[in-house]
Amino acid sequence: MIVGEARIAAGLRIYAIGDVHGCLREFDQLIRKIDKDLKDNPVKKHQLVCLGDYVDRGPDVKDVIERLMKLDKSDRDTVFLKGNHEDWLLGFLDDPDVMGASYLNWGDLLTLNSYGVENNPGAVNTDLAKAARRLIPTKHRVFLKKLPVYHCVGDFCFVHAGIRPGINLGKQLEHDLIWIRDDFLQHSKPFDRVVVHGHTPTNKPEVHPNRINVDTRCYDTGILTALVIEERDIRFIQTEGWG
Ligand SMILES: [Mn+2]
Repeated sequence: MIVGEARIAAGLRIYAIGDVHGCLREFDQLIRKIDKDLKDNPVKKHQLVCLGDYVDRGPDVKDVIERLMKLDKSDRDTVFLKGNHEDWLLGFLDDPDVMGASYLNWGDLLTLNSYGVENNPGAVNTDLAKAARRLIPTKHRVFLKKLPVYHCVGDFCFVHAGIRPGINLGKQLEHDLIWIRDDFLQHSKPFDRVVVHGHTPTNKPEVHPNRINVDTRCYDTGILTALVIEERDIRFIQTEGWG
């Protein structure tokens, strides 16, 4: 299936949001823009799909998770997928010795800081993980742990990183769905469904025949992107950014 031919049922609109990475202001701004879009162009049903990576890199991780949980409990139809950074954080909390070095290099401690974990000079990974386990509410951990790794609607499949070519969706490894890069990105033939993903930052949303990438590096640019799908049509809504 390719972009232009892939479709979802009439009367439904999907907003698929890229990597948020702790950028609460941009997330709220994008939701406001989506609500304005719904007011200006009413539609029978809509669904918000967030493509994962809510934590790390940006400043307001705790508040972003609170926001997602609130949306999850609201009347809105929402789907929150798991990203590799959620996987990393959960792995770090479970086993700081195994995950610690790589997680703390990439997470920049911002996630832990947003929960009140302090950067004590000399603190080792196990100390940080112990403090994090105490300060990160259990309901946040449970919420992150339970996130699904893919979601399909019509001819589209939503997933954080991508899919491994040649393998049925039901047989994909979770690790591939949230971590894969080159083997997926360099595959130019059509998949069963058009894949909508984040994970690999790009300056502008990328539309390829077989996949659409909406990770516009929000933590670096302030530009958070939502892909809007309605029947066969696609368009984008973005925050203004800091440039
Ligand atoms: Mn990411």
